[in-house]
Amino acid sequence: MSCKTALITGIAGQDGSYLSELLLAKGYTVRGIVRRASYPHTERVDHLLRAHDERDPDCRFKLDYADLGDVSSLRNVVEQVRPDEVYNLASQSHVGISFITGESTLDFNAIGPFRLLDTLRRMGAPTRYYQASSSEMFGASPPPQNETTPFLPQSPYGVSKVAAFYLTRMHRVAYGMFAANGILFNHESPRRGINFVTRKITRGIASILTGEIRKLYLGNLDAKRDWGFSGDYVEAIWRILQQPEPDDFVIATGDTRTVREFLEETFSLLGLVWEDFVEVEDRYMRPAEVPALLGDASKARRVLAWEPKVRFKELCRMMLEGDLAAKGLTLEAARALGSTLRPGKK
Ligand code: NAP
Ligand code: F7E
Repeated sequence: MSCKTALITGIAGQDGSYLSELLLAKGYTVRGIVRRASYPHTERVDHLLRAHDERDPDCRFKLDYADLGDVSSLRNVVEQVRPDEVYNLASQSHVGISFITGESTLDFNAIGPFRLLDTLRRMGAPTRYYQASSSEMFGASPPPQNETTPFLPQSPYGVSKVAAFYLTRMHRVAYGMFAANGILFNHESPRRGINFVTRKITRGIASILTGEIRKLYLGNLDAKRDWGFSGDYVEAIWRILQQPEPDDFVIATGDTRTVREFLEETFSLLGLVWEDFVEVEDRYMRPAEVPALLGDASKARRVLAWEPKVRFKELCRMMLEGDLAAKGLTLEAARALGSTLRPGKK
């Protein structure tokens, strides 16, 4: 068992919650930062908060307030926690919305990592730093993409992640810090944010079945994504920080599917034809699209001995079952309900 302390930014996000579970199981003390919200949303880690009493001096799971836009708050937490490892997962992570909130996306996603890296450098402790880099950095570069593929970002989000990638590398080269990038391709789960396309679809199907909505409105159905499972990807994230030397790694499944294929797979699990329930709307089209992502993770397989376990069909089923369960439905009950459905107009 480890007796290390990890600090996770974005701990209440999808990956933060799975990474917390992984590190706690390994014996880590886990501290995480959340930013102030008028209505706190820690649902993804509430089970961990309940299991760890923060009044206990040996408590291994605790949250602190800080914001990637506020260097003094980051400094406070880092100086207090003195982490062995920092996982910087916090970001404005929605590509489409980054076209609307470009300035704050750049601030949190690019200057935010700089604020953290700079704080760690000034402290001079041998902390290991992980940066959540993204396949969106490849943008328009044709597939397959690996660590040598040129970055051609297509959105403020993609640009912000390229900046953070190079800032991480720069701290490694210039100051000898252990600073590493994981270039992760899309990864999903039943904990995925509800406005990413996979979760929007599985949650939408559950709402169609219960009669809350009759149609699902989407954007570009031709985009191709390499979709993996967040629970598998956090294992790779941890392994990246356990290497003898800091380095950058692509993490992906090596399988790419269109949004249309995700629709086909999930609707067909209930015996439904997706075309009866989906409409394309211009408002979900992006000013510039990343047409096709397909990761070549052979370096991660070789060096990290990492392999994804969950594949496309299992991921679709897991996500659909999660959203059905939230409505009190099993897959079998949902199939029976689905057979009574008529395609709607609303
Ligand atoms: P997520 O569910 O959107 O979680 C992001 C977390 O960051 C949220 O808890 C969010 O808090 C927090 N955050 C946002 N702005 C912040 C700020 N200014 N200060 C402090 N916290 C802030 O994202 P994810 O899917 O877990 O992804 C984790 C990281 O990997 C992100 O950096 C993402 O860009 C990157 N990434 C994700 C994927 C993917 O497919 N999931 C692929 C490649 C890279 P709020 O709830 O308060 O907004
Ligand atoms: O879109 C298309 C959309 O928003 C996937 C983030 O985790 O992965 C994620 O970014 C595709 C795009 O994910 C809708 O145009 C169609 O082509 O689920 P998404 P993303 O943009 O790939 C990367 C690796 C990250 O780093 C990001 O943080 O689906 N699409 N119709 C739609 N997308 C959304 N959101 N909503 C739609 O209605």
